[in-house]
Amino acid sequence: MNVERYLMDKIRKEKVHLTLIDPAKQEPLKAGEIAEKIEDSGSDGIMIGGSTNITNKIMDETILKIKERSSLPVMIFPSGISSISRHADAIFFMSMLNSSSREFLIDHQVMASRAIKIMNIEPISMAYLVVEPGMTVGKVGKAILIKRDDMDSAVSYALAAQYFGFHFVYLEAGSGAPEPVPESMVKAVKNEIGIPLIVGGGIRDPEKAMKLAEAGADVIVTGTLVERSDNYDEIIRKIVNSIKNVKY
Ligand code: 1GP
Repeated sequence: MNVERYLMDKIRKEKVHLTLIDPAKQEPLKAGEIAEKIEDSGSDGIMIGGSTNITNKIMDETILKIKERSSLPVMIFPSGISSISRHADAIFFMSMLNSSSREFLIDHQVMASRAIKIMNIEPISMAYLVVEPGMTVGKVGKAILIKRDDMDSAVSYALAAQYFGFHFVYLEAGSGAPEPVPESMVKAVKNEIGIPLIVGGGIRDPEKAMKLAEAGADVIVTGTLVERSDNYDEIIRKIVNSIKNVKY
């Protein structure tokens, strides 16, 4: 499967929902169960990754269990070279454009590129922008956080990403953020760019997801809620339904 084509075909028709599974947060068996349930709830794909305690072994084992229970594409959401697994369908080949450290801008990517080629994992180019509060990923990635009211910076970074040739822009508030990226920022960025916009961090209910989709998010990512709620499959079903009804 060509995952980027799968995503683009969907994005042309409707809003897309991706579920982030952090392999460090549960046993592989449980991750498999989550994958099956969220597929049933209508989620369109699985991102796998986390900011801390990620090893190649835990990635491999988790992806294999996910693959046993779900046919959704599995995309690595990497934090470094230890996130790489030959069992994934694709990897978001991303640069945190507002990192103050070249490590997250280019060094990890240089270290990983040949392994990705040898393992035949599809790279999907993505610019990653971390907005306040940024949470763990903001700290680990040494981000110069985009302020929540700084539309100018958000738009300028996103346009720079497009001009560099990145295929996707991700506006990230940080996993577990109390509030997602402001709708006004999503709108401002979407108005100026011509590449798909992914929004994640702090999205936990259908109303918020719908508002962000209406503001212009092409892809909505939710992660933490599968860890925090027993009825996550119902919540994800509602989120998926709320964004799929949003028309362009
Ligand atoms: C992580 O933005 C995603 O990149 C998910 O965030 O865990 O808050 O849903 P949550």
